[in-house]
Amino acid sequence: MTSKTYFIPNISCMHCVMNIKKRLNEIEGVESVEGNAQTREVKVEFSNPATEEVILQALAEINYPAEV
Ligand SMILES: [Cu+2]
Repeated sequence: MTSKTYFIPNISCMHCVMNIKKRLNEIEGVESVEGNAQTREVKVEFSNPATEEVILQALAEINYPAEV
C-alpha cells in the first residue's frame, strides 16, 4: 500500500474535503482518504489498481488539482 499526502490549494472548507473524499473513494484501490480543511492537505492510502496518476487526474477533473 502507498500513502501520499497532497497539498490542494483550492480547498477552502469541509465541503471541499467531502467532495474530494467522495470522488477519490470511487476509485478502485483507494483504501482511505483523510482531509484537513485548515492545512489543505489530503492523505490518500491506495494500492493496485489505483495509481498516483489516476488520483491526480481525478483531483484535477473536479477542480481540486494537487500541488506536486
Ligand atoms: Cu469548500
